[in-house]
Amino acid sequence: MNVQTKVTTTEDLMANAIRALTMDAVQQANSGHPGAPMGMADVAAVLFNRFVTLDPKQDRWPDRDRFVMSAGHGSMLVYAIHHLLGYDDMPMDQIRRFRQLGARTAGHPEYGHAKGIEMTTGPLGQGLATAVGMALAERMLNARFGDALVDHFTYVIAGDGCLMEGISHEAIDLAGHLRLGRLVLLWDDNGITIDGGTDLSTSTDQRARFAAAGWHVQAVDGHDKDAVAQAIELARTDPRPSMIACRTVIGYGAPTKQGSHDVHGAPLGAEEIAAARRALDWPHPPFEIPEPVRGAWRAVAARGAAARQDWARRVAAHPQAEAFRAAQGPVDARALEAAMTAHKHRLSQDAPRVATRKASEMALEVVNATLPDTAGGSADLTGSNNTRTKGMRAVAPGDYAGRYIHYGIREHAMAAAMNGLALHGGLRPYGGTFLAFADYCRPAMRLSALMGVPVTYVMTHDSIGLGEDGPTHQPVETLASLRAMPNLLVLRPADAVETAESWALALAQTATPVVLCLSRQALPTVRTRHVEANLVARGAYVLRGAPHRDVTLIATGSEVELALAAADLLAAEGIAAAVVSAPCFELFAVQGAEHRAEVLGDAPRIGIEAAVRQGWDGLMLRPGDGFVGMTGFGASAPAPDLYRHFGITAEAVADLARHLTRSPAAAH
Ligand SMILES: Cc1ncc(C[n+]2csc(CCOP(=O)(O)OP(=O)(O)O)c2C)c(N)n1
Ligand SMILES: [Mg+2]
Repeated sequence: MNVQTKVTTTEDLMANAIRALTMDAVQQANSGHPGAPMGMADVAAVLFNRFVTLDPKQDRWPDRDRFVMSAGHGSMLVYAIHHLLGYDDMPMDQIRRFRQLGARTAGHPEYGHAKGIEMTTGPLGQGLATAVGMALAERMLNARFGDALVDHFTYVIAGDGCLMEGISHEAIDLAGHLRLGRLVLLWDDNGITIDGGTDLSTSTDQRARFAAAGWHVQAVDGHDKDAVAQAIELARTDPRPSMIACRTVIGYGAPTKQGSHDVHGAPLGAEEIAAARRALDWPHPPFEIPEPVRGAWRAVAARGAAARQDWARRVAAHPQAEAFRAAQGPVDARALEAAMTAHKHRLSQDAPRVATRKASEMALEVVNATLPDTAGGSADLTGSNNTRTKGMRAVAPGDYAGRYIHYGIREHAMAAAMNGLALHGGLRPYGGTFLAFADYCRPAMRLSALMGVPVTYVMTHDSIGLGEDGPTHQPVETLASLRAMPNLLVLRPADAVETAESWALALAQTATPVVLCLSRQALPTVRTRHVEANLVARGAYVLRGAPHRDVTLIATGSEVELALAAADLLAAEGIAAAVVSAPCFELFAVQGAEHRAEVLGDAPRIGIEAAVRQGWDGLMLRPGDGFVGMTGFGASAPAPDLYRHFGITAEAVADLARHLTRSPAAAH
């Protein structure tokens, strides 16, 4: 393909600045992806020059437009724009050090590494789905605070890969249904992915697909700036979410490589870059931006700064200013703690026998009455996850005043959208599904953890204890797999009190997501003596002590009841068993050695959990210690039959305890 690019306007120069920085940074790093940034440079120049409102000096300004580069491999587009806009943490040195250790310019955009990066992208499709959550948050906050305080757009650049990923279906469907008209998706329709042409692997009519989901759809030449501008203008006014198919040439400007998959993810090479400089009429040396071009980009920042100042004046005079500001910060921990302590006190007295999913609903009644900013939801399991408390209004198409979201049977998009709600700010999202379907959420949960976004995952039906629905629904390896994820708290409370503590802990997080693993089956209250302290926060604690321990039984969730029963059996024979409740391995692991030693003791130990043993060794158990749990998939039957069938019983625990306390091997 031979494209001699025409450079006639300042906007053309603004686009070519993105291309030049991209070529040079990728070349210098000797790795990276020049294709997408060079192909979308014109669209991005138009988008920022004429539409995006943000202020690099106040990067967290709540009413800024959100921009998400869902095609995260095109990270140089983001870094180039941030450099040109004048973000103070994105000097040219950062561009020169693209992809190097310690640089903010990581291979893919990383949330928290540099100002203005709204989220971590790279796993294709996540950006698009997370942006749906951001756009939803914008409408929900707009419904509460009005146009004067909340009135912005969410723009997404997505590639062929993002649209091929399954999550795109869920996200597009949800956004179309909810009529998120402030969402504008710019599809880098370049017909190329890594392996070659998109015709290798897809025949989907994307425009028809979006239209079928209720989107406003347009198609433009992505190198015709006025056409792009006109399309964005229309997209902004249409009440539906908008998709603009921007027909582009990948690597636009690289004379011999553009239009080919060769330009997707490899440096262009010195010769091609020199030729591209000629083709683009960009005579400037590497990493040099002429002042007029820089000035044009700075004007975008100045426009944004002025808009922010207008906004600040509106806030100052606004009757809801205080509530708006409060919503932007962490939750009111003191109010929550007071309400939760009272709730815990009642529970210890009443000692209800309820499933922890029910206990979670009881705690949520307190949470939602205390904190105005929670946004609940479920992936079509509201009545099972018990996520909707009394009087909680649902969000509906065109009506965003509610605080409950029917995510539909879209676990992956729910998790991503919750990331978006949390990242947007102003809302504390939680959402439910069955624990076995955590795997349907997992890529987005991984981003919650990696970004440090405090989302609460309410995952019920947490073991074979769910019974008759059988092994498809019974998690056995899920706890272990979630515990393996860094910066994720996996909480498996034993009763209503621990569930209340788990909620308090979850909502106190500012940079860590939480998974609540909750039972379907009823469980007794094991914490009948009220203590103010949040014991779940210690990770594990001695629930029932023994003066001289012969054995320590360590259990989580529903199996704590079993451990207590086993301790009773053993006590009758004169074997002293301490019982440890261990609702959170991650928190236990970071306690001081003293607490851990005190909790675990020196006696032989038995771990009890209706799941696989993986993850118990090292932290909880030593070689020679015992475990009562699952070794394979479950089965379909009433829960009590399953516990007997799989040998997870008080008798089995007691047998193992007898064996360990008598066996000479138990020389701990
Ligand atoms: C979930 C996921 N799968 C695979 C990849 C690896 N990958 C990165 S870019 C890419 C191709 C994307 O094609 P497209 O979105 O069309 O980008 P373009 O080549 O046009 O820049 C793939 C497969 C990824 N980043 N994320
Ligand atoms: Mg492509």
